[in-house]
Amino acid sequence: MATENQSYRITRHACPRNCYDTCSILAYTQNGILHKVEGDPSHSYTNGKLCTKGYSYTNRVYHPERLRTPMLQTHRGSGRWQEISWEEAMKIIADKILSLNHRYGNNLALALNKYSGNFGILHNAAEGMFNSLGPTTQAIGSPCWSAGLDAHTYDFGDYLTSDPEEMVHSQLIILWGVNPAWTAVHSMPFIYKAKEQGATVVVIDPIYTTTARKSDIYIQVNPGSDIYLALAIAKVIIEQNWQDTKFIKQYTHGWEHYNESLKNYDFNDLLSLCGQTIEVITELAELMYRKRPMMIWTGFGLQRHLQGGQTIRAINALAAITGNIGTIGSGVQFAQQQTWQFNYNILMRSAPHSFRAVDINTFDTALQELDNPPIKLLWISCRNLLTQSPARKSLMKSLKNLELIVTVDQFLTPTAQLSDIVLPTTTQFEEWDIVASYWHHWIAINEPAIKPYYDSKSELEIAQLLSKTLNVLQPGFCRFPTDLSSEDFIDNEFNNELYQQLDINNWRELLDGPKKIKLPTAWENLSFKTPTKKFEFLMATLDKKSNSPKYPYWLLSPHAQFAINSQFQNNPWIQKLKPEPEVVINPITATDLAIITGSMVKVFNQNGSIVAKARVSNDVPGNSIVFYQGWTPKSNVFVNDLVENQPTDMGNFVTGSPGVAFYNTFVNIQKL
Ligand SMILES: Nc1nc2c(c(=O)[nH]1)N[C@H]1C(S)=C(S)[C@@H](COP(=O)(O)OP(=O)(O)OC[C@H]3O[C@@H](n4cnc5c(=O)[nH]c(N)nc54)[C@H](O)[C@@H]3O)O[C@H]1N2
Ligand SMILES: Nc1nc2c(c(=O)[nH]1)N[C@H]1C(S)=C(S)[C@@H](COP(=O)(O)OP(=O)(O)OC[C@H]3O[C@@H](n4cnc5c(=O)[nH]c(N)nc54)[C@H](O)[C@@H]3O)O[C@H]1N2
Ligand code: SF4
Ligand SMILES: [Mo]
Repeated sequence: MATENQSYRITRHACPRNCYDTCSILAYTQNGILHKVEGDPSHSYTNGKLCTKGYSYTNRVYHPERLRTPMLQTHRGSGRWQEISWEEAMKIIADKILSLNHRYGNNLALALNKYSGNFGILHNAAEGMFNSLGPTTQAIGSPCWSAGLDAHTYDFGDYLTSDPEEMVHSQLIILWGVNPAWTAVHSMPFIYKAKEQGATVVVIDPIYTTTARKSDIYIQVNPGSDIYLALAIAKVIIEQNWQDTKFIKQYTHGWEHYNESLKNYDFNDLLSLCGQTIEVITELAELMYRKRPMMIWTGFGLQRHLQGGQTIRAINALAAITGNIGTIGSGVQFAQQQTWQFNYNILMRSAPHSFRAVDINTFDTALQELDNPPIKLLWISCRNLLTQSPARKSLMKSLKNLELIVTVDQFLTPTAQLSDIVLPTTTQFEEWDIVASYWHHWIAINEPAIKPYYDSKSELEIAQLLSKTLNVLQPGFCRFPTDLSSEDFIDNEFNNELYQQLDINNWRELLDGPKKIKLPTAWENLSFKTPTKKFEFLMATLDKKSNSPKYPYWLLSPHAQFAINSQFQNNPWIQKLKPEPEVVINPITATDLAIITGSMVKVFNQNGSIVAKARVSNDVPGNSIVFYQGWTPKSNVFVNDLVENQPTDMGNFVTGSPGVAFYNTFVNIQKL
């Protein structure tokens, strides 16, 4: 509940960004102005601290460029914006929706593209409003985690995480293609604690990351080759008879086949593919044998490759053959949605997929190819389509076919700049919401600390307003409830099981502090949800063909330190920390091309080119070029101009479409 502290009013919040940490935040307001935010000390994962981005929230809320009122652009892309009222905006949008409905006889010409700007439960109002119109077109799938979710589902029957705080009990922690020192900062203290208690920390990454700097052993793997590394380790474990035979016999399925198929791989081939020596592989295998329990955290970065799913399965197998599953401090951690046990009534779904589903990652093609009817109106929310999507150029082109683009955001992003109407929306300090994490097991609340900024409205209010406007023009057109408050909507999201697991009777108790869902260590009972009820080994034979790229360097574009995807880099405090985008290259590449730190360079491939300043660093391997993804305002440098949409091997099963092999991108570089 809001409390008084000296002269401040203190309210509770949850950071709703697409971030592992989903921190619990305390906000301090005075006379209706947000003065300060801090991490909630009662949340054992947040532990009273925020990240740099989190501390910059006060500046984000009052950012001078924050959208204040709805705006209409006279000619798309012209930059000639005119402020309009909500009534005018809604009238334009509703008129277009109705005229498209009359033209085509249905609402399939309306498309929703929404993703991860805000993961709060009430932010599903956009989907709810669309579903309330009957069948429409909606983007499904995910650029984050699809391949890994499928890999876990095939192996275990579901994707679960142990409470990340349990990492303190590990004796061996392998951080495999994950960079928590940047992307999940609040996990690091548990890793440090485990180290104090004798754990060995191994980081496997092509880049010598900040996380790698904190490790005991760093393995610089070739990009996209982790599957070979995992197979090589398995070969040594089995050759040395270090496997946990009892575990394999009792709890796994497909061992013989797996063991047999390992024999198809020549050990030396595997070594050269992943760029490691026999000593390194043996050391890792021996560590896995001797240091128990072992916890492997496979990151999202790891599976943004063509064989991303199979790679995760090959790594999961290492946990299975060493019997490192189900006990505290062991397991393979990826992500979970066990804590997302809401009713999802807000989605207003009459049946699953009661809409025309298009893959969020091939949205450009959908815009070009869908017919009967084609997409004519695009509603974008929580999504910076034009900085974050692969095949960016093709997407820009496809937008031309649209008659109306509406973007709901807080800022005039590159996506908003190519829209006809922008609608300003509230932040987590101006609205009610409930937020769960895909990593830890806490649930937290957002309550209004301050009034909505100028004319901005919450996602829910916008959905309700559009629904009302449509129904005035054509009664009964939209069944999205317009008479319920945000609090009513939250009421409708909770159920008895969720209350029981949170040990509360009413969601309002979250106003007294966040709550952790009590969940056992992942797979504690060793009864898996696969058809055989056992851990199922990867059965498929690998496609051993390596792709022969036309350009000499891998382009890795992982997640930046001071950003969440395209968010935060426009914040004045963050801009000071990272004023411009940069291309990071290895000293040998630099010397060969006479590039020094600060040189302007062009990075290019068959898809396009970008120009930015170079930074020379030993952290990057000689075969790769690194450009941290995101959006640096005013720079006009978009790494996704170089990235095409190549699907990962898995992803369909859980999210409905494959992931994106963002990092299977090859480029060349030249000094300008
Ligand atoms: N090259 C390359 N590209 C990548 C990746 C990569 O590794 N490399 N990673 C991919 C991954 S994993 C992801 S998740 C995607 C992320 O891509 P997006 O889902 O587009 O994520 P964000 O950039 O975090 O946020 C999108 C927008 O949401 C807005 N927003 C914030 N809060 C709200 C709100 O409450 N309401 C509304 N309506 N809008 C809000 C923000 O201002 C921002 O403009 O990018 C992908 N793109
Ligand atoms: N600061 C910050 N935090 C974030 C985000 C952000 O943008 N910034 N984004 C959030 C979102 S949407 C997501 S999806 C997560 C992503 O967070 P992570 O799961 O940490 O994923 P990435 O940062 O994409 O990649 C992690 C590491 O994988 C490495 N990698 C790339 N290719 C390979 C490979 O072939 N093998 C191996 N072993 N490693 C490889 C990269 O070099 C990188 O260091 O973070 C979330 N948290
Ligand atoms: S961005 Fe991530 S680490 Fe930072 S405050 Fe938000 S949830 Fe916490
Ligand atoms: Mo993501």
